[in-house]
Amino acid sequence: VDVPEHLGEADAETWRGATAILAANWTGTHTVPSRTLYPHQWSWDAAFISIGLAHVAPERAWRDLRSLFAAQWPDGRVPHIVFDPGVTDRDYFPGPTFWSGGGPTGSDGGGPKPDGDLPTAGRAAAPGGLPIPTGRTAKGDASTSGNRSIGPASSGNGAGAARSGNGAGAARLGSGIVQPPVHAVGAWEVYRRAPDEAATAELRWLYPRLVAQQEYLATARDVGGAGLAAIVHPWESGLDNSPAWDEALAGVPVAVEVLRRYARRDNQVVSSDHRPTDDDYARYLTIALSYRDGGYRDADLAVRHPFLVECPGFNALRGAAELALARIAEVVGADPAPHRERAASITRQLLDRLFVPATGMFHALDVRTGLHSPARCVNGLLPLVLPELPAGQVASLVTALESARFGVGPRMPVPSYDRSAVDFDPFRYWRGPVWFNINWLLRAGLRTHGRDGLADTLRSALLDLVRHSGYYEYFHPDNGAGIGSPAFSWTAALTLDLLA
Ligand code: 2M8
Repeated sequence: VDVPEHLGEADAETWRGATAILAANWTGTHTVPSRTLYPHQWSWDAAFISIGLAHVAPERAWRDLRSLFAAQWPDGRVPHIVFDPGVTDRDYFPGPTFWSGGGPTGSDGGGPKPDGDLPTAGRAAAPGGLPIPTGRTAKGDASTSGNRSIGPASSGNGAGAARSGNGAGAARLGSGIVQPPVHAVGAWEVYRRAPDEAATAELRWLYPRLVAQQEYLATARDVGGAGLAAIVHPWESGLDNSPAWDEALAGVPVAVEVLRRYARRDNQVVSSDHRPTDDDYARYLTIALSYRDGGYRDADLAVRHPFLVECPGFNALRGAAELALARIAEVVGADPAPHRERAASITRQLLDRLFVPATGMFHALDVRTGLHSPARCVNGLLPLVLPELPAGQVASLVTALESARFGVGPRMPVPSYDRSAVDFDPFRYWRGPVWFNINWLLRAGLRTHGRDGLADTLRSALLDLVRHSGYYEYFHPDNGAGIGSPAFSWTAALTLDLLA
């Protein structure tokens, strides 16, 4: 392992530890978030992972992004999970059988049960309802495959997204929902570390695909009609059980029987106190089934889909992606101007629609009711990544970051939820614990706005966490103890970036 010369022995050890985790979680074509809990490829994880791999194995960073985008749909959406055909449905739920339309939505009762004879992802692919990705497929050209594909064939968005193969072997199936689009930021970070010819070729391959991803979000997902993308599932935010979704979720009917028909797996792997509740999980499945059984179409979502929310974090990251695309466009000879304009317009819409002066933060907006979530959650601070955020809003987000609610201190990074809220829960996933990726983004935002002192404090606090506790998935917001997966890829990857 090449360790940067400026690192002392303790930091060198941290560097080697992080590098070893990324190596252990590499499958040969992509990196898994964690071997124990998440055995497939996840969308925004891949972006954060690429930012770390840029320092130790740029070829793996590009390969990871290629693997993900090989599963992009013709309508531009990038699946939030791209399934590994070698992993069974038993190892992660909901897996490919669920997303491709298998399982007991009707009377067939053939879905994943804990002790059934489960199909592998590869076998599930044949009768599945998911479209063949735009990259190379097992059978060849996607457009001639016999799969019952939903929607995308007709949408054939321009951007030339991917008729060609990517050299990554047969394309894998993905889920039908998305995650925050951090990939242009990731690609730019990888490129700028080593801007050679090979990296330029990678950007050329990725650029039209990244554009198609952004176009999908800007059009099909503009359910509210104002230019912000709506998420159709809490999983799309990446902040699964954040209190930001509580009100919108309360309006979703819970089909309790859904949990009797489908068995959770996540809470068998880590303590159920550290994961979403069964009630939440039943609603997650209900919402996913609604979208799936609607053929993953986005037309008329407003009148038929039970969960539609504009998330400030998701949309801020769309804006950041446009700015990264502007830089990438300059390298590949495309016009950067439309990307800058889109970023400016997203910033304006965030201010208009999601900023709540009374709290001085951004809040999620339920498109179905027109109401803001009252919860002060960390996604409400993420618009800090936008360079054009006006000074007044920057100041009020920084005030929130320094307040007792989010309290960046020398010893602790930013928690996922307001510490003073009565339902702040230091263990339960996105309802209190500290997450590395979010803090990495907040630090980047602070630097963007010249708040270097606070950015440095945050960096030190993050590094202290991994030094003391290891490369965990998330951390207890008071004592820093590691929670969830102990060898988590984005924690390791972003540690490398902080140390480099
Ligand atoms: C978590 O989400 C998945 C569903 O996508 C899960 O709970 O099973 C979230 O923390 C998400 O942000 C992350 O991308 C994923 C994999 O690390 O795990």
